[in-house]
Amino acid sequence: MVTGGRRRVPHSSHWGAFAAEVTADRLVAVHPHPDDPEPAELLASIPDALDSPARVAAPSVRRGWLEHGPGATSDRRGADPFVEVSWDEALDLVAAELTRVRAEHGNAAIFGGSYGWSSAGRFHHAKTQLGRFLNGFGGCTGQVHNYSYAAASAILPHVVGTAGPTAGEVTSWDVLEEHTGLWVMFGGTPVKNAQVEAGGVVRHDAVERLRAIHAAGTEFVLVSPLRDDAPDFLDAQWLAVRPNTDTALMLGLAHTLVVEGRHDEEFLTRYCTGWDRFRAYLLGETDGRAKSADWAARIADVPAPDIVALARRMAAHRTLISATWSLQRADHGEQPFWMAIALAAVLGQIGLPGGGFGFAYGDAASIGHRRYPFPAPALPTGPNPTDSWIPVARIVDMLLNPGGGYDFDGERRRYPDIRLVYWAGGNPFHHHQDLNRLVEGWRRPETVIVHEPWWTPTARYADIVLPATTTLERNDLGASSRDRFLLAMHQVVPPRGQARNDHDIFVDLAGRLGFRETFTEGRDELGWIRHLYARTRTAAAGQGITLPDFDTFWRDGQAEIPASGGRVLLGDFRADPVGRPLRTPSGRIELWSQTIADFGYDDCPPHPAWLEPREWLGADLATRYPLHLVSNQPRTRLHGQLDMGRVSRASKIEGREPCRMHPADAAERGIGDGDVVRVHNDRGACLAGVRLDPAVRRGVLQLSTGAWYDPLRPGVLGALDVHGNANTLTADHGTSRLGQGPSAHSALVEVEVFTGPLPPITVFEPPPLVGRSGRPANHDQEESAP
Ligand SMILES: Nc1nc2c(c(=O)[nH]1)N[C@H]1C(S)=C(S)[C@@H](COP(=O)(O)OP(=O)(O)OC[C@H]3O[C@@H](n4cnc5c(=O)[nH]c(N)nc54)[C@H](O)[C@@H]3O)O[C@H]1N2
Ligand SMILES: Nc1nc2c(c(=O)[nH]1)N[C@H]1C(S)=C(S)[C@@H](COP(=O)(O)OP(=O)(O)OC[C@H]3O[C@@H](n4cnc5c(=O)[nH]c(N)nc54)[C@H](O)[C@@H]3O)O[C@H]1N2
Ligand SMILES: [Mo]
Repeated sequence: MVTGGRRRVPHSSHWGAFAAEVTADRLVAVHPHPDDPEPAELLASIPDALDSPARVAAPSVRRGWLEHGPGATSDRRGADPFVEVSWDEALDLVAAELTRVRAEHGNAAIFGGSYGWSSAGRFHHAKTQLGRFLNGFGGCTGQVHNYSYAAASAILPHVVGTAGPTAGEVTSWDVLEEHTGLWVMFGGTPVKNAQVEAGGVVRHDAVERLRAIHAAGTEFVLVSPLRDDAPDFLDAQWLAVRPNTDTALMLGLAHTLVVEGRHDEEFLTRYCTGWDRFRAYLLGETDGRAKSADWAARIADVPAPDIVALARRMAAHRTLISATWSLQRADHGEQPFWMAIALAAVLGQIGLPGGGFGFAYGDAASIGHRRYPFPAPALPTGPNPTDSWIPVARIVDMLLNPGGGYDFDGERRRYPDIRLVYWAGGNPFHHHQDLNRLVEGWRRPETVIVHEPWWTPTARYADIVLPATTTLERNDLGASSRDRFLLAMHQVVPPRGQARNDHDIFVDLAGRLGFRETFTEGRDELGWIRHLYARTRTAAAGQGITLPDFDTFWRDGQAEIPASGGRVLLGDFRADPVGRPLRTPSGRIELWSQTIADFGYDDCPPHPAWLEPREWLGADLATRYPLHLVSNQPRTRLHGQLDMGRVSRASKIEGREPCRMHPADAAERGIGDGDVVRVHNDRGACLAGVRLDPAVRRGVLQLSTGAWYDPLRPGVLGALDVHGNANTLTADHGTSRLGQGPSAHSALVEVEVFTGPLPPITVFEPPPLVGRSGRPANHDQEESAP
């Protein structure tokens, strides 16, 4: 649409669908989709990101790598300046290095897991493009599961036969509105998180839905260290649990139900297996400790009478027990999810409308919506011929222990020997725990190649950085399997600097490596978008759903899929447990698992159990580090994305990431609101700005993830991060030998006022760029920086 030189172009993002308003080649405004009842605040940051000074202008190679070749100077990653080179030279270097590593070490020596959210468009999705490219090259070491819910993905198949319930297959909003009497929310419904959806979203309606459920008379109980994990309008009772103790609290509830005879014996014997053995643990027959309300109260720091009262309320209502993904992103994270199911089984309401259990409501925009009955469009990656992979969060263990053994979900496995890391569409220096350990592991591979639109910390720690376009600079197709719209993402502006599409970079590399035709299948950008749309349209037609032809879709900017609701998690199983058994060994819900018993893991017993995390407020370590770090997802950005945007920047204190703490904890340390503090433990330290807030329980420090890692001395182990990246503090341990998920939420810290001169934030400017031969005046200084 053109009016007076201004155009409006349909587009979409992780933060929602919008119309981009453009004058000449400038993005002047972002207008939310007219049907969006609650557009994400984050849309406002998009123009800042597009034209940020942190954009990568040209292909860049780390000087040490360029001058001395692969491997020789790997310990200087992050410290060396970069040299800009031409696209041809950069692609020649990448193609030659891939060829060398494959010839000398085989495809499994290439790590292409490349975890990360990339962008909303489904064709240009960078991680998928990389996967397709490397598979065409003979494969790579990949990854399984994700940082969001790895522990749940591993445990749920043993318990209910599928990981579906952690991946959004839950009872739908409309059913909760109609039937739920009491909703007990472990971790809340953090609607700040419902701003985002991986493939984009048109209607942000989590708030609308929760308001409707509240208006229908549902009562709410919030179990969380932060009061604002439930929106105020829910009028929830707040049980300010100690972090990581939910399993103990749930055991206390279950014990109360059983000793008071309020449990559903019939459900437990007819629909579950192992109730007798789990009950023996609950009652303390196996370990001499009854998991009573008193016992739970001492661990979770929630008064015993409140636990007893809640158990009785739960038995008296149609009760939904929900848990956010955060609960399992912790040491022994398998347990709270297994125990939530066990508690729901004790109540006997699993499979009834509005009762039972559910996960992740409020954690992403689409949770609570029903999946449409055909697959969302996705670029096929083809099979990975190497069959080499790791559980995603074990990346640093892998880099530090090539050939080392580890356990995973019943298997004994070995880590591959990685020589080359290739990343596109993710930011491990955002997402991984214990960044100092990552810096150490990251020195091991001979070459690191990164595609990025921005000079993220990961790009800064790479050898070859190829500038990628953002979605605004190309055409794409947006879609999520639980959002009712397919979205046409028209190119809004021309590519900035020398940025190229990830796809085009891979086309040229595949050309150099001899498999261009298999990679492209003869299609260009719009050819692929048409093709993916056509496949989706055919699949929809197979389900009786008519989507418009491509040209109509592309012109209108969207295609709508009819709404559907009425989903009840495990409703089929409840109606017919014999005819519709679960895909567990017993066909029932497993409260005790013979499979897991046979694994023999001390850190994941065969029934849900309270196991002390390595770090929590009850640990000895809490005398030295008395604050539990809650590094939750940021309201002001998506992970590390949009940290340079206005919404994130407005929240910073003296340019540092804000952290929240209880006023009494601050007073004890002489800390005032707005102070800059040093947050530290044995793993690392960062600066952050303090906000005092009684919505944080005592003994907790909340520092959201995603502030770009900005070490005072880049490349140096243990350097102070001056900006406030929580992962300088978190621990890099698998949740258990069963799940091997990340355990970011189990970390203890201490804080003190930072009195020194405040170091500048430098991470939103490009790193030092130098000419190839003409050495800059500050060369010696850089050489000796660390
Ligand atoms: N302490 C702590 N750590 C956590 C968590 C936590 O709760 N606490 N949560 C974890 C979770 S659940 C997750 S999902 C991860 C998220 O971790 P990531 O998904 O790695 O984080 P993002 O910042 O979204 O990284 C995506 C990157 O892709 C880049 N990108 C965007 N579009 C394109 C493109 O078109 N091409 C290319 N080449 N690149 C592009 C972006 O610039 C960005 O740097 O973090 C995990 N880390
Ligand atoms: N704005 C925004 N939205 C996002 C994201 C983002 O980066 N920004 N990331 C997206 C992604 S990739 C994911 S996976 C989801 C994640 O969704 P979640 O896993 O739900 O996200 P968090 O914000 O880490 O955690 C929610 C709340 O759990 C509480 N919590 C932490 N530990 C405990 C505990 O031990 N017990 C209890 N009871 N509560 C605890 C914290 O107070 C926290 O605010 O969010 C998605 N949504
Ligand atoms: Mo996630």
